Amino acid sequence: MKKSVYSICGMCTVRCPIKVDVEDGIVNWIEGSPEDPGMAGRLCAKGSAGIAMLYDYERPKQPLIREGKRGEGRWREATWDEALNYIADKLKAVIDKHGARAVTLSDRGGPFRDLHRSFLKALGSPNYFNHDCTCARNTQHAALSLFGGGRKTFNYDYKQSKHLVLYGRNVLESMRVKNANIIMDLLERGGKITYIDVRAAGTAMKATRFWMIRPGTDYALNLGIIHTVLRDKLYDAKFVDKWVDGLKELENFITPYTPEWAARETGIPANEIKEFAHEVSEDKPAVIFHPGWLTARYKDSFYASRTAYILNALMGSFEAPGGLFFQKGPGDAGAKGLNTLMDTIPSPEEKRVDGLGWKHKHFQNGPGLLQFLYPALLSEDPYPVKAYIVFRHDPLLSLPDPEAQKKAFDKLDLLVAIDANYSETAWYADVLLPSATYLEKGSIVCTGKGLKPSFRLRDKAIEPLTGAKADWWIFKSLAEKMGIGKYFDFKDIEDFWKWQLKGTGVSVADLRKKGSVALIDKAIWWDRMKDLKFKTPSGKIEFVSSKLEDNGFPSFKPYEKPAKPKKGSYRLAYGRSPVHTHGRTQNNPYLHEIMPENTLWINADEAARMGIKNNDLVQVTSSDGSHSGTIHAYVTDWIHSEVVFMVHGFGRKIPWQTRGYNRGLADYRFEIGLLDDYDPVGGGIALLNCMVKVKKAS
Ligand SMILES: Nc1nc2c(c(=O)[nH]1)N[C@H]1C(S)=C(S)[C@@H](COP(=O)(O)OP(=O)(O)OC[C@H]3O[C@@H](n4cnc5c(=O)[nH]c(N)nc54)[C@H](O)[C@@H]3O)O[C@H]1N2
Ligand SMILES: Nc1nc2c(c(=O)[nH]1)N[C@H]1C(S)=C(S)[C@@H](COP(=O)(O)OP(=O)(O)OC[C@H]3O[C@@H](n4cnc5c(=O)[nH]c(N)nc54)[C@H](O)[C@@H]3O)O[C@H]1N2
Ligand code: SF4
Ligand SMILES: [Mo]
Repeated sequence: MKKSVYSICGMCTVRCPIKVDVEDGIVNWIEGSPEDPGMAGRLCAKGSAGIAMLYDYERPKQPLIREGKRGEGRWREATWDEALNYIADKLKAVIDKHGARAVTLSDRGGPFRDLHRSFLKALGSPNYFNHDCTCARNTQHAALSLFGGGRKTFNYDYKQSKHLVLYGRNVLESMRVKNANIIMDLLERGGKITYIDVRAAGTAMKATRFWMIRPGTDYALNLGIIHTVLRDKLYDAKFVDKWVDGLKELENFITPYTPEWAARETGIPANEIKEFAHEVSEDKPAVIFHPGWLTARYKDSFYASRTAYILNALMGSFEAPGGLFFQKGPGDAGAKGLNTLMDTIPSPEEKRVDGLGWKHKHFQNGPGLLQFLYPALLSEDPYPVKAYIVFRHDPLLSLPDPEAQKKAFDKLDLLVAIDANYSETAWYADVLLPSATYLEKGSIVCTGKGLKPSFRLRDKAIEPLTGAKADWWIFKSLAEKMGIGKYFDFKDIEDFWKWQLKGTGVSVADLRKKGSVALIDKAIWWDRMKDLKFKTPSGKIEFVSSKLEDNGFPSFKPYEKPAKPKKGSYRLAYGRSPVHTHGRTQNNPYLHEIMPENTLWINADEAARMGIKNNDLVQVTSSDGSHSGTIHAYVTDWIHSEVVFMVHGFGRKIPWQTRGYNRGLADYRFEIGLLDDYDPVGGGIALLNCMVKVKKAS
């Protein structure tokens, strides 16, 4: 029997709409949803390799309970009942002794969080975390300080944009399928891309302008650009008059930061900075300064992202076609939103263990700051945390310094990983619960915000092939064992969907037709001179932020130079490959074949000085000398001399994953001591403050 199922890809966090073809219970084809003009059948390599993940025998099939020491790799298979009872008993013991606040849970963010967050909330713990301290926290806080709303308040109208400015936002490799296509169209219709990176990543090859910037100096570059924009009055005066608070203060602050000064910091010639400022302003307001992520892993990244947003404001690009638009939700379309379980559960009264909301008042509470959990685990200050459930998240791979993390984990009575793979954290856990892959499960209905808000459905294509279970089933079952089953009062995921959709006028059958239902026919644009909704106290874009200043941080921070590496040392930069997702696809049979290991990009002059030729084996050593490994060199003129680069996620250490095992090197293992090195204003971990030594391998 043949069928097609509309669903949502789960090979990365972009969540493209897909159509999955199934014949006699076998998935034999996945394509980008033909119902979505932006996809038109297209998928990326990872999305296509979903089938290879599904049929990979090297993924967890049954719950595992640890037998040996943590991380030793000695496990026994258990039934679900045994594994869930084991977890429930340990959780109860922890809660009896230390209270519910001693239980914590982290995930990888995204729109499918209602059930597991509800589980933690119903237990009575405030200690929910996600991955964002390693991703977009600085950008998030920069947005909050200016607009009163987070970075996802806005999205980008690439379709009509005339000039796209990208700071290490490698859009054509760290890709979203739809956007990559639209951005290629932008170039074809004569639009411009200015790409700024420490190396010529894939996007640089297509860009109309590429600036190879000195690592960690994007903030200086922005100051130089703003200087020209203000001095030559290149900004959108009408928009700024109406919506900006603090232009005068910015003008006073910016005086010393001339393009000539910025040129000395960044290595980008002053005349090019000035030329660029004029060029970009000619296209305003149809311009986008993408605040990015990778300007966001240094100690001043909050201010780098903040000035990128300030440039958008100066260009008047908010709610302008071709600029940044406000993402609209169901309410903006006159529709009712989804029901959420979180709303039915009372909030825990306890303070957060990471100090957010009471000790560190300038950080947003929501997903916490996971790096603060580690010192709390070790010191039991402000209180003990003894159980940690890691759901669809791999902190040992995605936060720095796994060995330091393990020392903190050793204070836990219980570490549970719920994962579709053997993650590095799962391998160190006490119990591994295998999650069904996205092709084998339904997820909760989610809201797609945007110009045309929608509801979207991830539907099951086939039954789980192994003993793995859907996430909703795992949390519902665990909730029942913990005595909080009353909140999880649904039979199965379809039953839950019906409850989520109650009152919205949309049915499960509607969603199944094409995988999504738009809540309005026409794109919603607000009048940019009248109707913008900034949630700041003034209702304006606050260049001068009272929230920052009340917490002792300046609205405009004087520039500080990033450290220069010592001779023979380099800053270690990292990034994505278009064919891998973080560290979780290295063992995928197809993707492994396309890219089995990473290389070390190194500047040609530096390499020549050390006698390193292309493809030679080189030895990379952490700055403290405690970690070292060899990797093939990729020698190129197209990387800055102060930095070396490797694709993130390689050097996997799980012997049961034979393809990915020990192939290439792991960037995060060199990031020793960085667990408590973060941007004090934005909260993001300064992953790029990592120096390594490089020499030719003997
Ligand atoms: N294929 C694929 N796509 C993905 C993902 C994936 O795993 N695989 N992950 C998704 C996720 S979670 C994220 S957050 C995004 C990230 O998306 P991006 O931020 O676009 O991409 P990255 O590949 O992380 O690389 C960032 C670039 O920053 C550069 N860089 C390093 N230091 C500096 C600096 O000081 N200044 C500047 N201007 N550039 C610098 C690096 O050389 C690198 O090329 O990608 C998403 N898309
Ligand atoms: N050194 C260094 N560190 C980094 C980065 C870097 O480039 N370099 N990138 C940073 C960024 S931008 C991010 S976003 C983070 C990403 O942080 P990670 O934690 O690495 O994120 P992912 O790889 O997306 O997913 C985490 C886990 O979810 C599992 N998973 C996938 N599908 C499912 C599912 O359906 N159910 C369940 N239960 N589990 C599933 C995967 O197998 C994986 O183990 O890493 C950050 N850390
Ligand atoms: S970008 Fe690729 S892997 Fe990510 S959701 Fe889309 S198709 Fe899937
Ligand atoms: Mo990310």
